This record gives sequence, C-alpha cells and structure tokens, in this order.
Amino acid sequence: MSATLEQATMNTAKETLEMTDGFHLVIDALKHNGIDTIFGLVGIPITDLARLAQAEGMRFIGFRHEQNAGNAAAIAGYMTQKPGICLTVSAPGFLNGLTALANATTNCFPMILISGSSEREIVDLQQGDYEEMDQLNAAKPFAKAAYRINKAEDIGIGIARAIRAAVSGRPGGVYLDLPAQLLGQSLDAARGKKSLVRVVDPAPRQIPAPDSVKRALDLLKGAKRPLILLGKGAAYAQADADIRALIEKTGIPYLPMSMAKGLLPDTHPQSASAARSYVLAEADVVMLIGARLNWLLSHGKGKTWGAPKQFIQIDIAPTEIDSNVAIAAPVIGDVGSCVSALLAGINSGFGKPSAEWTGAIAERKDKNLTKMAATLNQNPSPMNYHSALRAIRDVLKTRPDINVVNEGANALDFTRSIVDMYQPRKRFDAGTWGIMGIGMGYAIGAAVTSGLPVVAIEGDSAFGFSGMELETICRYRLPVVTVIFNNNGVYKGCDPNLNPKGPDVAVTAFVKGARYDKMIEAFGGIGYNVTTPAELTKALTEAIAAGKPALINAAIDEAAGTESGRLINLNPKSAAAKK
Ligand code: ADP
Ligand code: TPW
Repeated sequence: MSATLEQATMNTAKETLEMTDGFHLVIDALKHNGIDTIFGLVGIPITDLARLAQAEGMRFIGFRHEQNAGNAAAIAGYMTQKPGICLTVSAPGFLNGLTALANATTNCFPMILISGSSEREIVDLQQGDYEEMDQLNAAKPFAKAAYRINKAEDIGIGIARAIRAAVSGRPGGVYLDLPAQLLGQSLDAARGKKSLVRVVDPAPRQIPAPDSVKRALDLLKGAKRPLILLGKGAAYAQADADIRALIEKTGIPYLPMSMAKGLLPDTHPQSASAARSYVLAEADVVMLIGARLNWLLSHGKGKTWGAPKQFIQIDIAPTEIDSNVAIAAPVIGDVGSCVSALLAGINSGFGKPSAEWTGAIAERKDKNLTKMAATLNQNPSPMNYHSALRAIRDVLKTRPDINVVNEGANALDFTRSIVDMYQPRKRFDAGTWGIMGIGMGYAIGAAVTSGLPVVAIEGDSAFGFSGMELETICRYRLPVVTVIFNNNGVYKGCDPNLNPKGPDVAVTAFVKGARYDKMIEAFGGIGYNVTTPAELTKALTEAIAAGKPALINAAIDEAAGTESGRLINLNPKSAAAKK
C-alpha cells in the first residue's frame, strides 16, 4: 500500500470512529443558529451541558433561581428578536422556569425554556424517578409551543423547530424537553453534523393586504381627532425610523404604552402622554400599532374611552382583532411592513390634524406638566416618590443609553410617568400581567445583552421576589444599579394590623427601616443608604459612573403612595362599592 493510500484509509477509519453525543449536538445546534448565551441553573442532568456550552465558547449565566434566569432569557429575546435560552433541571427547576415562560408568552417575547427530564419509561408509569414529572404536558397550556426530542439525530430539527416557533408570527415562549438519556446518546459525528439545521428566515416579513392598508388610510383621512397608540409590539419590531416617520409625516398625536416609551423620545412635541385621559376620551379614530386592547387600555371601552371611536389595528396576530371591541380597519402583518405600506400611501392629499385638536391637547399638556412640575419640585421630609424620582429623572436624562427596569405598584406607576425615556427598547417593566419578580432577571438579561448599564427602580416588595440575584450581579460584575423605594411594606408601610388579638403585624408590613444596601455589600457590591433627593442624586451618579454592582436603599415616607398604586379601582372592595 502506498503511503498516501495508507493515510487515507487511516483517515476514513478515524472519521467512522469519531462520535458525538446529545450534549454536543444541543450546543452545536444552538451555536449553528447564532445563539451565544444561555441563562440557567445547573443540576442533574444539565450541569455537563452548561459546562460544555462554556467550553464551546458560549456564555452561561448561572442564576440562584430559575424564574430569574427565565426572565433574563425573555428580555434578551425582546431586545434582540432572537429567542432567549433558559436552561433548567427537571420537575422543580422546570416549574420554577415555567412562570417566566408563561410571562414571556403573555408579553409576546421569544424565549425557549430547555429542561432536562427523567426517563420516559419511568415517568409514564409514574414509578417515582428523581424529580419525576410529565413536563411536556405541564408546559403546553403555558407556552406557545412545546416539543420533546427523543433521538440524538433529531436535535438539529428539534432546535430549529423551537427557534421558529418562538420568533415567527406573534413571538412567545417555547418549551423544549430533553430527556437525560437523549443527552447521553452517541451518534456518528459526520451524521450528527449533517443533522444540524440553520433556520432560514425565522421570522418572515408578513406583508399586509393592500386593501387593508387602503381601508386604514381612508379611515385616518376622515378623522377629526386622530390618535396613534404605540405598544411594545411596535418597539419589538425594530422599525424605529419608519414609525417615527409615520408619526411626523401625519402629524398625529401619539401615546406610548409603558414599554414603547422611548420609541420616540418622550419629549417629542407630538407625545400626548401628559394629556392621556383627554386624548383617550376625545379621539375619534385610534390607530393601535403593536398594542392590545387588554386591561391596560380598559379593554377599549367604558369611561376611559369616552366619545365613540373607530379603531385601526396593526398586529401580526389576526385573532387579536375584535378581541375586545369591533375593529373598523384591521391591518395584519409585521409592524415594519405595515408601517412602511402606510407611509407609502400617505401623499400630499393627506391633511394634518386640525389646530383645534392639537391645540386642545397642547393646552392640557401645559396645564398638567405645570401641575406636575410643582409637585416634583417639593422637598418633603421624609422624601416621597415624587421628590426621589425627580432626582432619578435628572440623572437618567444625562444617560439616554441606560436600560431601565421597573416594578412595584406606586414605584412602577410614578416612574412610568415621571422618568422620560429617549431611546427604543430601554424600558423593561411588569408588562402585560403586572407581574412582580421580573426585576433582577430583566436587569441581568438587559446588562448581559446590551453591555450597557442598567438602573432597576424597584418597590421594596417587588425587589424581594428576585433579590437573591444580587449575588449573580456581583459574581458577573454587571453594571446594574438597583434603587429600592423603601417604604417598609407592600404598597405602603403604615397599615394598621386589623387583628389586634393575633401576634402578627399588618398583612402589608415589612421589617421597618430595613437596610437593603447591606445585602449587596455581603457579595462585594457597593451599598448606599440615602434619605434625601440630593443624596440620591449623588449616589446614583457615582454608581453609574463606577459601572459596578450597586444598590441604593432610598428610604421614603412609609405613608406615601396608595394601595395597589393606580389600580385601586381593580380591588374587589372598591369595584363593589362603585356598583
Ligand atoms: P402593550 O402592552 O405595550 O400595549 P401588547 O403586549 O399588549 O403591548 O401588544 C403587543 C402586540 O404586538 C401583540 O398583539 C402582538 O401580536 C403584536 N406584535 C408583536 N410583534 C409584532 C410584530 N413584529 N409585528 C406586528 N405585531 C407584533
Ligand atoms: C407575582 C401583587 C402587585 S404590586 C405588589 C404586589 C405584591 C408590590 C407593591 O409593593 P412595592 O411597591 O413593590 O413595595 P410600592 O412602590 O407600591 O411600595 N405577586 C406577583 N405579582 C403581583 N403583581 C402581586 C403578587 C402585587
């Protein structure tokens, strides 16, 4: 045998001997699709999967609770249009992650929850395996889609399917079940490589029907008091320039929903935020762009909406249309394609809204802003939400690139209306559910994804749901500054205990004068304890400049705020009293 032939034979033998396994194929399949980060929490059977991810050059961000890892993945998905990946162990780990998956689906964020699971034959006969659970079926009602991969050669196609399900159409959460034995299955390396699938055009553009665009434009043309409502679907779409052009070209006043703040700077002259109740009540034609008429918009009816109106709704999900009230002009497609089609149809015959309408809005805005300025400029002692938020607003104005995470009741409502946003996709909050507990997960996800600082503005109760992740923030040295509005309780801290015979404190009360700043010091972060707006300004400025993990315990008046924030009317007692 010649030397070359001998070498070739040896190579062939080596190739046929080279094997891969489920662990490697999962990582290869994710990397093959441009996914470079996993958020998760290790244990049997996925510790080695996480190790391998790291060894193969991916980032693995390890959390203290799976819900927070899932929230980080979800917000990464919202920021990038690529599914965020959360990796957990079976049963309890999976269930901890499931809340985040359900929250992602509810908010239309693309994410994939990947959980290890027990052997099918044991689970299906309920023979009591370690962390046994029928996870696939448990996930189904809470996810946009749920899949299980049973054979190593299906890993490529299974991950492709999960990616496409997460990001195409209306984005959402996908569950992917990986039985432990799948990860250990070996496969010929060449066959394994061939089985990988790169998803082509995972979220194809969805062009709206021309007659739907014409119908919408006709309605808009005839409007006397038009209004545009921007939702987080509009922010997600990354069609920022066209959305701005549509608003400026038509001259129509607009309202951003909470996470759409900054899509255009909040200081934009056409923003009607400071006259919100007025425009919602008075508008005659309202164009919704990536926003649902759910509870956050009073379901499109009732006192909030005042005068009868007609709706135009741009959405990728056809079944969203007519979900709460009749929609006169649905435009189905992705926001980018729909907005550019509308823009193309706006010609010189398209008049700007009357001075009567824009003038009336400007008048309300002036009045409300003057009133708000007077409230913000007060300096009560102890400080309250307004004086503390004035300080935060002024610092954040100097750093429009900073990500803002926000949760709580009063802490959420006041921050939303007082702290202006200047850039798209920089505000992440309690969202569609008004859920508490997204704080540290979103903060970590946003810091890792953007590489930019995060300021998390947190009610003391809200913070408690994810507070242990301060250790994660310190471990990864993330530039996250957490500000706690500490008023000693859920909502307020001064409720009386209504059971004088019992040993316990009021149902809303926490330990008084708690020092959350000491928590971060335990992990090597920088703690600040502040009691005045001036101290808050100094601490926040310093902490942002340092770019290191920090926590500011901002002690505010325990009587400040209201129960349930601005949702007082949703409390059954108040709702019953109104009837
Ligand atoms: P908000 O809470 O800000 O009002 P919602 O979460 O209620 O926003 O609504 C977002 C809407 O945007 C959903 O109905 C969703 O189907 C839609 N959506 C998400 N992404 C896109 C997209 N790329 N194009 C069009 N619609 C989208
Ligand atoms: C998962 C109910 C809504 S707001 C809130 C709770 C517990 C906390 C309010 O107090 P906080 O804010 O954070 O101190 P502030 O500024 O008013 O003092 N569990 C979940 N989600 C929700 N929404 C709740 C409970 C709730």
